[in-house]
Amino acid sequence: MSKARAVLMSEEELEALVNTGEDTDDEKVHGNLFYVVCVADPCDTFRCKRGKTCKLDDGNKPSCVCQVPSECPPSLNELDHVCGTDNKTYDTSCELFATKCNLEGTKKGHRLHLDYTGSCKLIPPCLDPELIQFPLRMRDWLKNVLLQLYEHDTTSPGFLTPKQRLRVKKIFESERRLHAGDHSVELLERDFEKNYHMYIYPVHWQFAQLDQHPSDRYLSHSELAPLRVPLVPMEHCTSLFFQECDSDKDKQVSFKEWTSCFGIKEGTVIF
Ligand SMILES: [Ca+2]
Ligand SMILES: [Ca+2]
Repeated sequence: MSKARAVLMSEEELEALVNTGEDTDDEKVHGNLFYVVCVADPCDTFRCKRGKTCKLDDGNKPSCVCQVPSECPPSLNELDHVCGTDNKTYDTSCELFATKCNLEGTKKGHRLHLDYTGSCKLIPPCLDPELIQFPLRMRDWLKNVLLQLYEHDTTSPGFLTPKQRLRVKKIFESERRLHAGDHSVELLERDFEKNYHMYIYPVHWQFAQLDQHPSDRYLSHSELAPLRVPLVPMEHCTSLFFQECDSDKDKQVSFKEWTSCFGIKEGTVIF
């Protein structure tokens, strides 16, 4: 029953249906007051992208239509709130994507994205020196993410492929020279110069992780979202960094743009 649409009908209604001679294979359960007719709903197995919902047309065929924002399930708590790139707080991401869908074809709709999770807050402007330091800290962070995965992988394998494991092992062994923790900008700068090769793979690896829908060597706004969205409220230079990263302003971050943002020279691609 959970996978089907339950329609409660009174005896008279069911009688009327039967009397019209309509052909029905539906299961009928006889109750005291109601007959319950279970109808397999084609929408149960029909998937729609964010902001859309499945609706049956006159011929009982499922199709995706824009969801009505007010029909989204309400937020359970403040953690469900999201801030849009229009600097407006939406109750849930469902409400944001439904709004975007209803604005389809307009400039406003095209520009509306999920900026970060949580209610909109004042994000201080990113100053030039901060923007310069940002890739430095981000590179270190990407490296640490990969090293943590490596450590998890040694106790319960499956996080990395054998090829990836081998590459990260080398970084892991060299990393021991630079103790984990918060490093000063000067130290990071020196380490980047000295151990440049250790920073290449994490930058390449992160690109490949994000470039999946489709995997075409370009990162769209939504492909960047898993990295950008949780980072924006913590790091106020995130949005500007990724905006600047798209140097030709075609709304996509190419692999070349990505590596140059992180100060990685062009060279062999190692995924
Ligand atoms: Ca892509
Ligand atoms: Ca671009």
